[in-house]
Amino acid sequence: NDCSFQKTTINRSYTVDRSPKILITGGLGQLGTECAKLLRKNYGNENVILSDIIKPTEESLSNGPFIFADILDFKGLQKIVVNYRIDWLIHFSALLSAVGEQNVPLAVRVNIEGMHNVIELAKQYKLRIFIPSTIGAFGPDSPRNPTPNVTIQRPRTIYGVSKVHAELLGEYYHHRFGLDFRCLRFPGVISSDPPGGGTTDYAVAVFHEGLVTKRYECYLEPYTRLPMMYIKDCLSALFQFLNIPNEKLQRRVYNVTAMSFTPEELFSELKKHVPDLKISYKPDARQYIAENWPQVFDDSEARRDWGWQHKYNLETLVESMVRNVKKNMS
Ligand code: AKB
Repeated sequence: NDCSFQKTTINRSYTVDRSPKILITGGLGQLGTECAKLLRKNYGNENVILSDIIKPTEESLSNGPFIFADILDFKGLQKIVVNYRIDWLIHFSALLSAVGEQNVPLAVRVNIEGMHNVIELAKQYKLRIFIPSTIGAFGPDSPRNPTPNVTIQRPRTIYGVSKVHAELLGEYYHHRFGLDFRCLRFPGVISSDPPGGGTTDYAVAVFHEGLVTKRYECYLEPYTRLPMMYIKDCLSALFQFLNIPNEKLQRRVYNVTAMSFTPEELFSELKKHVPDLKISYKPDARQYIAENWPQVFDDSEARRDWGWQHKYNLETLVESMVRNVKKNMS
């Protein structure tokens, strides 16, 4: 039958009478440790395996397994999936937008070759696989306010190009091989764990630097509006999305967001807690990246199809960040 390749069958190998076994790659980045905490609370400590190629802190070792995993080593990944009987793979390893521009060949290896490895692995072992995408998957030709789920995507960073590639390859593997691929496009994520090498990092750095030195030099112009969300919302979107039955998903890739703000708006909210905070502006190459990204993200499809709802707005996000960063400082 010529058309048999078009058939979609969703893999159900993990139809579980037990908790899924989950592997998180790039687990020591901005989202990994907190994501592991949330999943361990729901599925048990031993069922969530955090992995990375960098040395773990005491905290990352504290409540469950941590192992070395290099996403460029396919055989090594196979071993892990077999030995730990992995069902779900959460693939966080990636070079972010700003740092990717500083080392394009490395970004190609990590973001594209690494993703080829994990997607092939997921196909071979019938894993559910989650790969985050980003507002960075859009570019100057995309509508910026609002940016819908399906529109022109012509990003101008290697990070964005690699994420569009991941979205398309994931969708293709889903339709062609029945791979249970899931992808959320996240906005800038604000967390007390620092990110590294992103364009939206200012919105995290200002809390850490601002609360300690009462000064912050911002590398974006004061009027640069970008979509954002608090880490708690980001992880609850991820958790909810991972658990949606396949029948409810109208697509494999969804925009999610909570709010949009400019540096000026964030700083004036933060000044309510730190009145003597001094801000200066010195835009650099990251301004160009931000100017080509969405300003307002349309996530109405996620809200409609699987009930996505955010909890934190600008005011409650700032309140919670100030509290957490102060707690970590003392
Ligand atoms: C970045 O700034 O590169 C990331 C992102 C929005 O994907 N935080």
